[in-house]
Amino acid sequence: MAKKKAATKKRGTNGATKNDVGLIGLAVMGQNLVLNMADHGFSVSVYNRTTAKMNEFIEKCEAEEPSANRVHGYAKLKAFVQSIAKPRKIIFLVKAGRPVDMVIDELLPLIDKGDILIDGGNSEWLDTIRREKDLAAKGINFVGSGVSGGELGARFGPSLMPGGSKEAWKSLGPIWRAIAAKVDKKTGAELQGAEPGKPVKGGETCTAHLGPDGAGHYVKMVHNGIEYIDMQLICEAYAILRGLLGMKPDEISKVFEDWNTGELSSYLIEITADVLQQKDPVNKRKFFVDSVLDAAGQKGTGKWTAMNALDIGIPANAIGEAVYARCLSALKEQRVAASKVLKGPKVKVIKSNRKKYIDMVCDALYCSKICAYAQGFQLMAEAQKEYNWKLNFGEIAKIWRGGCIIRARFLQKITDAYTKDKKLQNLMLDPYFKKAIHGSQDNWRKIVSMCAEHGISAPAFGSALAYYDGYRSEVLPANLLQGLRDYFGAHTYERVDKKRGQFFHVDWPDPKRPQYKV
Ligand code: NBP
Repeated sequence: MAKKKAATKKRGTNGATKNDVGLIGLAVMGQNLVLNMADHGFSVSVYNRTTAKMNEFIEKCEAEEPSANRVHGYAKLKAFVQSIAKPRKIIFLVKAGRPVDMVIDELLPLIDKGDILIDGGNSEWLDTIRREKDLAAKGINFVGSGVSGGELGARFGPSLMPGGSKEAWKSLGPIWRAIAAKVDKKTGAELQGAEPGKPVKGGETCTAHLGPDGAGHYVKMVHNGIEYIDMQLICEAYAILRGLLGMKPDEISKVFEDWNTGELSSYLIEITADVLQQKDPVNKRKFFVDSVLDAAGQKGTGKWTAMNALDIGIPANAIGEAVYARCLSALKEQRVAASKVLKGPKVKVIKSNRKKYIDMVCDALYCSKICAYAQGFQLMAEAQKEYNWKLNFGEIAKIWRGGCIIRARFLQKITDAYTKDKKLQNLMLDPYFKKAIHGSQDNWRKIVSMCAEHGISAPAFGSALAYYDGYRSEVLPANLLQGLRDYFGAHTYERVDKKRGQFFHVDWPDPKRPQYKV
């Protein structure tokens, strides 16, 4: 089959005999991105390490896909490379890490100077910086591009976050702009309705060149960190509605449906409503969510975000909390044992004024979400200094409005905030978000204190509130902290009555040795 395809003439968009683009890695993301490109009129060469998977994909395409004639499979890497028009654009969607380096090593003897390699996987941005530098020295363009939206996003319009050189973007841009999700220019709402062979037309495209080398993968990583905290906040809201108000999953599903019509409107809120009303496929009398083990998995991008926040000293504590919450959930057996030993208050279910409490949870969720996004954007603002990028935050929020997992109405407000003030220091200081927090914080505080009172674990709600209160505090107890550090370690301190950057030390009269008395 591969040979027959290789002999086909006139494939490229301009009638050339070579294909427009190549893709390596035909797992779920790769297959769907290929079909998306083919639907948009691009002819695509495909290759997979395991040829049988590639053949299976081609057969499936031919049986089911209207754009199958634009998809061409190659069993040999050399034939695959030779089938692509120059400068070659070769996308790979393989497992992040070592496989990406292996693919590059295999391609290097086969490609030419000026060709463009595009890594669409969830690679760590530092790997992307390294790869871009190594390949640039060989005359090869390298683009690290975040691809978000899961398999459906890849198929009908993902949010695409490319880094790399401007020159590479000139070649890749037309493809990326065509296949990315589209949103309504005025409302920012995602344009839906794509089906195989009939992609969405018009609207603003959810991709933009974000900056050199690792900028795209860095932004994708922060997107995933925000995705972690968005999901954790949703889960805490669910836990409160369930525990404190004694609501059943289908009742909570209705609440999420309602929230999805307001400020919280987003893909994750929408699918939460679906998941909560789903019945268990094995035991139809039970709700699906009650049959799912409460031990969360993770692939690492949330952890990278939290680790990088620690590395560069930005308080992204809500994002970190979301990672820890997954870690705590994974200690299932320990938690089961501890639940029989460690005492706490018994949750008293509130029976009256349900609507009032639901609205309070909604406010707590919204305020916490603002803090979480403020942290994510602040992290990117610091990272750009570290890596010499010039990120456009309004643009980033813009390309997250469609296609990706965190797509939300809310993102339009972030775009507006950064369009009004490009130097905005913290999202919470934007007039719209400031007003939102001012209007809802009483309920947020009540929910956090009710969780503490009733013994419901809501770490992200609490951590976001601590961040808000910390950020708005003129004075924090770090003065005492600095005093302690100076006492035991002569770490010095700055003074309130002197310019920043001058350091002082007290010659403590009787410093106690760093040991404690038994
Ligand atoms: P996987 O991450 O499961 O990777 C499977 C693909 O990698 C297969 O095509 C496999 O070939 C290929 N591969 C491996 Br593994 N090692 C290879 C090597 N040394 N040389 C060549 N090919 C190799 O696929 P995925 O879930 O489609 O994800 C692809 C990328 O996109 C990942 O980086 C992922 O993190 C990212 N991503 C995934 C999602 C999602 O929803 N799944 C969303 C966003 C981003 P084989 O068939 O021969 O084993």
